[in-house]
Amino acid sequence: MSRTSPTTRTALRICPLCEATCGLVLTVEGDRVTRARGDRDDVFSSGFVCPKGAAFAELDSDPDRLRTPLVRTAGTLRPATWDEAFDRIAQRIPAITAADGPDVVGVVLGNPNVHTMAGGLYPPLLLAALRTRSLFTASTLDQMPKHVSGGLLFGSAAAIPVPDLDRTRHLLLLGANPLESNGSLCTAPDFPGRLKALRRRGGTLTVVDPRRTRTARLADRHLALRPGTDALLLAGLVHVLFEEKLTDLGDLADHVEGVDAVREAVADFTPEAVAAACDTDPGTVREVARELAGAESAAVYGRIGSCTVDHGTLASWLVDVLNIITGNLDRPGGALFPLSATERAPRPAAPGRGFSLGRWSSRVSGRPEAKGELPMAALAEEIETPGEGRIRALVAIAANPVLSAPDGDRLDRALEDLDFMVSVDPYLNETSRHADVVLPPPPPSQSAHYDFAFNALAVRNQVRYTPPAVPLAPGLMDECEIHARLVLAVSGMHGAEPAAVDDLAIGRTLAAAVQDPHSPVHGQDADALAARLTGATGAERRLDLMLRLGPYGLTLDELREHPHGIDLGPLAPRIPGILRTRSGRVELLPEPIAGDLPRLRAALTGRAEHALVLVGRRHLRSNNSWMHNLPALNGGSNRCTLHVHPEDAARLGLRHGGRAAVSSDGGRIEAPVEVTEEVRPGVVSLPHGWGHDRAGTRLSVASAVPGANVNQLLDGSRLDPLSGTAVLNGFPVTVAALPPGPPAP
Ligand SMILES: Nc1nc2c(c(=O)[nH]1)N[C@H]1C(S)=C(S)[C@@H](COP(=O)(O)OP(=O)(O)OC[C@H]3O[C@@H](n4cnc5c(=O)[nH]c(N)nc54)[C@H](O)[C@@H]3O)O[C@H]1N2
Ligand SMILES: Nc1nc2c(c(=O)[nH]1)N[C@H]1C(S)=C(S)[C@@H](COP(=O)(O)OP(=O)(O)OC[C@H]3O[C@@H](n4cnc5c(=O)[nH]c(N)nc54)[C@H](O)[C@@H]3O)O[C@H]1N2
Ligand code: SF4
Ligand SMILES: [Mo]
Repeated sequence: MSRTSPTTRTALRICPLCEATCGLVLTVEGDRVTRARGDRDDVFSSGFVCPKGAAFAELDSDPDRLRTPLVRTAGTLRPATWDEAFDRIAQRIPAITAADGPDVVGVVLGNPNVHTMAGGLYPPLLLAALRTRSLFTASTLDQMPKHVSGGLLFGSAAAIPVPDLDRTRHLLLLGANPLESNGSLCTAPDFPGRLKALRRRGGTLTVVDPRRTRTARLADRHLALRPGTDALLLAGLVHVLFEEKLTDLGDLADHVEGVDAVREAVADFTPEAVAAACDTDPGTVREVARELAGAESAAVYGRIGSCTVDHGTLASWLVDVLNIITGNLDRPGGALFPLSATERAPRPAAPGRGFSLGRWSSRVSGRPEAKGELPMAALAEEIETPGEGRIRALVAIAANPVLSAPDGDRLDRALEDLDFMVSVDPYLNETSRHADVVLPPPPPSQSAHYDFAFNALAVRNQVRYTPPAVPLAPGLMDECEIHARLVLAVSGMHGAEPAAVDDLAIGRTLAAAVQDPHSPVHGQDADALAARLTGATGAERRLDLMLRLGPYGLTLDELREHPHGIDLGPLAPRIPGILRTRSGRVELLPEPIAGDLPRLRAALTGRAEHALVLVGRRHLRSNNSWMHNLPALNGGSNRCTLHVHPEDAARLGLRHGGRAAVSSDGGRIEAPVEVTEEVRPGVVSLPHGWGHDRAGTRLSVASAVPGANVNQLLDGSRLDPLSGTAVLNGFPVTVAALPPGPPAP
C-alpha cells in the first residue's frame, strides 16, 4: 500500500467478478473505495481490466447492499442483530433435521461461491455438518458435463484440461464467447489479448457458435452451426481423424485404453451424416478435422454453448477425446492440467477409486446424482411434492435460482412453501426475499481474497493473495465468519467460537497429512505444525496450511511478501500422476458414455424442420443475475432484447424495436426485438439473469429496467441425462409479433 495523501491511499484486490481474476489497484479515500484500475505489476493480469472491474467502487458502495442481517417476524423481514439471526437458525434447522432426517434440509450454492474465500473453504464443512444429500449448485446450470467427462476419463471430477492459450498454434473453440465473458474454465486475464496474440504468432482460431459473436469475428473460421449439435460435429471430427488415419496419441499412447472402442463408437458419425444435422457441409467437417490434426499443436475447448445442451456430457467428452487422439492432451500448446498451489502435492501414479455416477437419485423424478449433486432444475419439485424426504428447509448461499434456473415462477412459489430458509446474500433479491433469515456478507473491498477454484483452471500456474483493502465496517461480519457461525448453528454448537470450526478442519487435515507417506509433513507432529501456521483469521490459517501442504510448499507469509503474486511457470504435463481411474489409465470410452451414444445417434435424424431454437448470450457489462443494479453497467447495449435474424424477422412480421412474444414448454415471455445478423437464421437469442419485476426486492436500479426472465421458457424437464445439467441453449421456441404497446422496459 502506498500513501498519496493523508486520507487517500491505494490497495490491491483481486477482482472477484469473473473467472479472469485480474489484479486491481483500488483508490481508497478514508475507508471508501473510490476508483479501480488494472494492476500493471500483477504477475498474471499485467494491468488488464474490463468495465466490470472498473466499476468495482460502484459495486462496493451500492446503497442497496444489505448492511445488517434480516429476520422474518410476523411475515415481514426486518433488520436484526447477528445474534438474533444465528439464534433463529440454531432454533430451527437442527429441529427440522431431528424430526425428518438430514435430507429435508437442502443446500443451494450459487456461482459467487467460487469467487470468495468463504465459498471455497466452508461449504464442505456445512454439508458435513448437515449430512444432507440435497445439494443443488450452479454447476448443473453450467459446467457439470465437464466434471462428469473428466471424472469418467481421468478418474477425478476436478481433472479439467485447460487450453494452453499462450502457446497453442490452433484453437478450436465451441460455445464460448470470451470477448464478452472473459473466459470460463480457462482462467486467463485479457483473454481477448491472448487470442489476438495467437493470431499474431501465426496460430489459427476456429469458432463454433450459432451467433457471429465478437469472438467469432476474430476467428479465421466461424462455423455457425445449428444449436445443440456440437456433439454431432465433434463425433464427425473424431470419425474423420480415424478414417483418414490422422490420429497420433504421441506420449499418451501408453496411458490410454479404449481407442479402438471409440473408433467403432463413432463409425456412424460420418461427415455426411453429421453435416446435415449441424447445418454445415461434409467438406467443412473434414477440413476442420485436418486442421486440428495438422497443427503443430492444438487445443479443443468447449464451454456454456456445448455444456448446457441436450448432449452436454457427450460434447464435453468428445472435446477431450479430440485432444487425446491428436496427442494434444497434456503437452505444451495443447490442453493441460494446471497445478494449483493449494491442491494436494502430486503423488506417484497409481490406480484410484474411479468416478461413479448415480450413487443416489432425486426423490421425485429419480434424477441421478453427479459429483454428489442433484440437478438444480429439480429443486422446485423436491420442495413442492409431498411425501417423506420433502425438502422443508433451505440454505441458499450466493445463489439466485429464481432467475438463474428453469421455471423461476414455480421455484418462487415453492420457496414460499418452505418451513424455513436462510440466504447468505448481500442483496434482497428474487430469491433471498423468500428467506426467514438473510445474512449479508460485506462488500468485496472488506474481504480477503484467494482463488481456490480458478488457480486450478488457469492458463499459467501462479498464486496471489489480497488481504482486505479496507477494514470491516461497524456492524458487518466477514463472510468466512458468517459461514463458520452457520456451521455451528446447524450442528448444535451454536455459540461456540467460530475459530473452533477452522481449528477442527486444520486438526483433521493435519492428522491425515502426518500419516500420509506422500505428504511433505509425513511423520511430523500435528500440534507443532498447527502452532506454526500464520494468519489473523481461521480462514487465513487454513490457507496457510493448504499452501504448506501443496505442491510448491509455499506459505501465506510468502504470498504477503509478493502482493502482486508469484508466477509458478507455464502448465506442465501431469499424466499419469493425475489419473485416478481404476485402471490407472485414461479410460477413453467409459460405460456411461457408451450408454448415451444411442441418443446421439438418434439425433442424426429426426430434426424438426423450420423450428426456431433459442440460445443465450452474455454482455461484457453483465454478470448472471446480480449486476444489473449498477448504473455504470446497466443500459446501453446491455439490454434484455430478443435477437432475430432479418430473414426470420421478415417471415414472422417482427420489426426492429417492436415487441415479440416468445413461448416454449415452460411458459411465455415478452421482449423487445432487435433485428440483427449476429444470430444465424433459425436461431433467436435472449440473455439470462433478467426479470427483476418481483415485489419485495431491494434492487432500485435493476427493478427500474427489469427485462424478461428467459428461464421462464423452460419447465425444468430438459436435462443432459448424465450430468443433470439443464438444457439452457438450443431448445425450440415459437415467436410471434405483438402489437405496439407500452414502451419496452
Ligand atoms: N438461460 C440461462 N440461464 C443461466 C445461464 C445461461 O447461460 N443461460 N448461465 C448459468 C450459469 S453459467 C450460472 S453460473 C448460473 C448462475 O446463477 P447463480 O448461481 O444463481 O448466480 P447469480 O445469478 O449470479 O446470483 C448470485 C447471487 O450471489 C449474490 N452474491 C454476490 N456476491 C456475493 C458474495 O460475495 N457473497 C455471497 N454470499 N453472495 C454474493 C448475488 O447477490 C446473487 O444473489 O446461472 C445459470 N443460468
Ligand atoms: N460479462 C459476463 N461475463 C461472464 C458472465 C456473465 O454473465 N457476463 N458469467 C460468467 C459465468 S458464470 C460463466 S459460466 C462464463 C461463461 O462463459 P462462456 O462460455 O464464454 O459464455 P457465453 O458468453 O454465454 O458464450 C456461450 C456461447 O455459446 C453460444 N451457443 C449457444 N448454444 C450453442 C450451441 O449449441 N453450440 C455452440 N457451439 N455454441 C452455442 C452462444 O451463442 C454464446 O456465444 O462467463 C462468466 N463471465
Ligand atoms: S475481466 Fe473479470 S476479473 Fe478482470 S476486471 Fe473484468 S470482471 Fe474483473
Ligand atoms: Mo457459470
